[in-house]
Amino acid sequence: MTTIASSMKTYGNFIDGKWVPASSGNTSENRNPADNRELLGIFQRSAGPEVNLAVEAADAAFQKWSRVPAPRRAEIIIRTAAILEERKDEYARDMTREMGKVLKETRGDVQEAIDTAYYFAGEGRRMFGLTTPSELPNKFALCSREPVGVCGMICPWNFPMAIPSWKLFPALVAGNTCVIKPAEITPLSLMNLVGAMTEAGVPPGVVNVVTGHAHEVGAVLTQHPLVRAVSFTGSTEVGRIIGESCSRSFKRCALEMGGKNPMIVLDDANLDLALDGALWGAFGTAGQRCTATSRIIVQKGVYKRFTEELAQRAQTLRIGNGLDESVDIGPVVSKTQMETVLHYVEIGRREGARLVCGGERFDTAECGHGYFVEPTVFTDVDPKMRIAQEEIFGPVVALLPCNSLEDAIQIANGVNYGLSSALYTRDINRALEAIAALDAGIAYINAPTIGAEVHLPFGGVKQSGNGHREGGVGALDFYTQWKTVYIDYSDRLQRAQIDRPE
Ligand code: UN1
Repeated sequence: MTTIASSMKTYGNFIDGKWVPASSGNTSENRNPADNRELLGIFQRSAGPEVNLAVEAADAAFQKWSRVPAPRRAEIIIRTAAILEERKDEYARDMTREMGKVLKETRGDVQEAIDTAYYFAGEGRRMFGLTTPSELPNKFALCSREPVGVCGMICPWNFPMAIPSWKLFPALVAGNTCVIKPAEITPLSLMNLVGAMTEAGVPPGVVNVVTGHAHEVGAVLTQHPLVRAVSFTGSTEVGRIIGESCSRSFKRCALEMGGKNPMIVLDDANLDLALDGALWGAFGTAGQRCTATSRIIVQKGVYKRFTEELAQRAQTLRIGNGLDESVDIGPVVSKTQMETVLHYVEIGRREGARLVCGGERFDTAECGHGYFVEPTVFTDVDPKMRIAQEEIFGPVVALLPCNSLEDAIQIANGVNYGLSSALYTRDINRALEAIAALDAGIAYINAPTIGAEVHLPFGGVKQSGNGHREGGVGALDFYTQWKTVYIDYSDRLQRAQIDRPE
């Protein structure tokens, strides 16, 4: 697949295997958040007409793709994984330039797509249904998984290859076709992924990419009558709109939304380990993960020491362009994101939390053209403050003191979100107690709130999700529907519930 339509840097939509411009002629620039003078490419700012074309292409391709045996579909996915492995470094560099996170993390992002590809390719030879006895003699009962149809996918910018892969690979191995929209600020990484899939043999129309803005592309996609399922990752605010829109036409809809993830540190914890975890959980990806550690609830006996050491270590993190291997924190993804984060710092200050480090834009000569924010630690945060309740999605962490595990759990659960959670302790009894008590889809013991592996269910409770899971078999549940089959070989009418043979 030639990834570029006309000039070196203009990308079309990818529809039915062809490059298609937006009929409006509108485009958007993709710029490097570490240095906004660098232009990575021009992408289409599409709208209804392109979404319709893409959905029609996916609908037409479904007839054939859904009938390709699953193990054959899986072979294409395995070839995709091999291509991604070969190009891991190149795609990681593109991703760092596109969204800012440091190279070791963008390599991890590509690796996550590779892991997802291998995992779901394995499903090509599993995709287990079930058989069960019938209540009647000479009758056989089973159910098998069937594809759902055309799936619409709306992706975020923080994991611009991994998260699309969580959606595309399970959908494809199950026989669905897709229309996928990247975040408007990170389309290149998705183009790289879909380019690899096309080279690996995914037929035209099976995966279609439409770039553009959420309200112009996403809205049409979720309302289109031929789209049977929608998978969305993004904010709770947008998730609510999508959920409402899908329910009107009875589309199945998976929402993976925000978080305000707590890490609890008890007095008996290995403090060094907890500090390492806090730095990685709060400041990895410059805090832009839905699973980022954004509240640290520390028991009183170690609170002071933990606070001092965290602030001190946070200040030693190197901020800069993620392409430099010695850098720990890259820029946040955009100017708007930087402004939001700095606005929350201001809110925290006004609410009376104590700022112990960071809190400013980092704009040295080298970083002045990018959107860098210093790693920021607030202490003495009250659980009711906005910085302890609302998702910030930046390198800002709130420290809250607590008296006991019970107290900590109450604080941890006292938010609208419930995605990830973590506890540091050496006491197995208290760890198990916390696992059961934490209102979250994911719980880590002696590890930070980030680090999900692709073969386990990923998703949250409360306003973090609507009950579906990505990763593991949960994803297959979303992208398949059951066909229940009864085979009666008795040669007579047998009535369930009525005929009750001995
Ligand atoms: C996210 O938090 O936005 O668990 C996704 C992790 C990654 C995925 C995170 N594997 O850290």
